[in-house]
Amino acid sequence: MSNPKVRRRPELLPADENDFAGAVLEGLSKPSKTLPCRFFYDARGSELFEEITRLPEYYPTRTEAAIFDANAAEIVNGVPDGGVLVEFGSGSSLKTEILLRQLPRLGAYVSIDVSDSALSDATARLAARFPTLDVRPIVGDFSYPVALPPDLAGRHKTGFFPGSTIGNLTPVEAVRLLRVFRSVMSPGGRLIVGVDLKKDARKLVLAYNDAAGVTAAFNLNLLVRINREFGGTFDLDAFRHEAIYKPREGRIEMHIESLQDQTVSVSGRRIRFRAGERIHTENSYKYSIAQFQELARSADWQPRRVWTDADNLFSVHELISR
Ligand code: AVJ
Repeated sequence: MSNPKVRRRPELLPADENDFAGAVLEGLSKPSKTLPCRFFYDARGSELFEEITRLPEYYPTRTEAAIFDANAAEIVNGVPDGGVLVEFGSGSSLKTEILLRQLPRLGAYVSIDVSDSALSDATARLAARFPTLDVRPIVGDFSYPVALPPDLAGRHKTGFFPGSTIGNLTPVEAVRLLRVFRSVMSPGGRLIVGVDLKKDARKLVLAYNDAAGVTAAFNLNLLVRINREFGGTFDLDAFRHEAIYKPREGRIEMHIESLQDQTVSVSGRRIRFRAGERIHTENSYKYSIAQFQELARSADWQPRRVWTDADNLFSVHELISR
């Protein structure tokens, strides 16, 4: 039963199934085949991602949470009483609780996510844990400028974008998104962003190709979705998951590789695959602290404090709107 508090902004939502159908046929008809990573997150995909965050090889989620645990008081001390915390892609809002516990006099928490069900569940949980907190969930796509509730206009705003989701975007797209956030936060906003750091390539590849094969299942789940939703004839055993690190671009690339010459039917369209041919599904860019600060400046944000873990695996950045 969806939560009546959740405000829907259908005009801000990416088209639904048609969007997926269109992206699948368009992506698989390209010379270099692609499938957008935003379609990973159906119910099974979201479950698999939660499982990934608990894997020994996948360090980002627990490392970022530890950085928040260790520095929460400092991170929140820029939030004035009555201020507003705005989270982009809030999902479960689990990490957010670490900050909310330090913000007893927060004016409001605006959670933005495309998933109605994730927002409803999180809103109900937060209402129980923080009975006095004014939670304002908005169903919408944060890559568009989301209009905040008018009664919060003029309040000081702190944006929150954890998880290194910014890594899924190319640097040019990341600058565009940071500009969108700036327009939502201004005047004079502040932004807290989680950014995965560059490191030894072996550690990176293992984080995206774990021994238990959970990330492989997460990636190949895209083919399961296509079979279920568009009558696809993908034989999962004839494809395999792959994660490679491209040092020059500074990114992990995930691909699905065809193990043989084969033809697959999708929505009645025949798609040919050569043995060794790949479908690109996700980029995860990694930055040095200086590189990310440079990127933030080019989006007219002023880098301020940075928090990292002792092993410099992950970073949390504070950006101030000029
Ligand atoms: C949720 C996008 C941050 O890129 O590290 C995890 C998704 N992909 N394992 C990431 C993901 C493969 C994750 N983000």
